[in-house]
Amino acid sequence: MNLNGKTALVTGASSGIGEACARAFAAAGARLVLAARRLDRLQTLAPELAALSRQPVLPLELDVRDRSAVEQRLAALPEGFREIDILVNNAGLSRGLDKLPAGSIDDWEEMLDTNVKGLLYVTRAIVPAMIQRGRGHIVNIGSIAGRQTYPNGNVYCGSKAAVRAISEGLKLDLTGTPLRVTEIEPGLVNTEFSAVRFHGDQLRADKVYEGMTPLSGADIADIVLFVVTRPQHVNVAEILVMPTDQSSATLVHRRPAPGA
Ligand code: NDP
Ligand code: 8X3
Repeated sequence: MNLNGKTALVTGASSGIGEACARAFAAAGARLVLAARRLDRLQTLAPELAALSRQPVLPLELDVRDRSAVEQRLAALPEGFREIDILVNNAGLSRGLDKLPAGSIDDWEEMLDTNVKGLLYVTRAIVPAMIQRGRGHIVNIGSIAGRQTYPNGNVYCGSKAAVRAISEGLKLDLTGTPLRVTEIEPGLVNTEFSAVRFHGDQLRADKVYEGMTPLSGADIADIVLFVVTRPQHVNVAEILVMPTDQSSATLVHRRPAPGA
């Protein structure tokens, strides 16, 4: 699976699924724009990926919630990085796991601003030029949470249901163009996601994956690489993928700890 000659922009490339997608794309020979807020991480990753891909890699400090920064930075990409062939809208987060009447409005705003509005800002900034060039693939990282609402997931699930609807809507509106749109909907993936959800409580985060084998970022990156390397006439619209130990958003098989 080869991405030689292609340029990919990955949002949220500083950890987890986004970082894994960047690695997989680099191994396939893509030129990369790595976007996230933690520039230090991107600057550490960039030379490693450039060595792997033998292509230039651009670390781009970007908060997808900042509409004018998204517009300005993506309009001002340097020569050699302007023609984005693959956009992976991955930047996203959950905050809290509370009953809706007790939820934190700050947490809600952060999720909706990042997962929904941020994805829209980046899409709006990149897709028109893809249409003009007559080529492009948009991969949105949704979630099982966008299909199956789970207790206390309320606003996070709503944000991912929006990603699902927006992905469908984008494909409808691109009918007649050669552009492709894919939504990937993972179940439990062991990344920094749960630590972020629980505001840094690592012990609580670790319990999410206790006694079961979760997916890794690399598992999702494999799938993303697969969809973007299908022949041009093949558009994989969506993929729901869970660990074998998970059968729905709320049904997870956990083994007791040895000696317990
Ligand atoms: P991580 O927390 O490991 O990664 C999240 C990434 O998003 C980081 O690189 C972070 O970078 C970036 N990010 C967050 N907010 C912003 C922002 N405002 N602007 C730019 N980048 C931002 O979690 P995952 O890798 O698991 O999450 C990636 C995506 O996968 C998310 O959309 C998540 O909802 C989705 N997902 C995760 C699942 C899981 O179980 N882990 C399952 C299903 C979907 P930085 O902080 O440097 O800005
Ligand atoms: C992340 C997976 O089940 O924690 O989207 O919502 S879940």
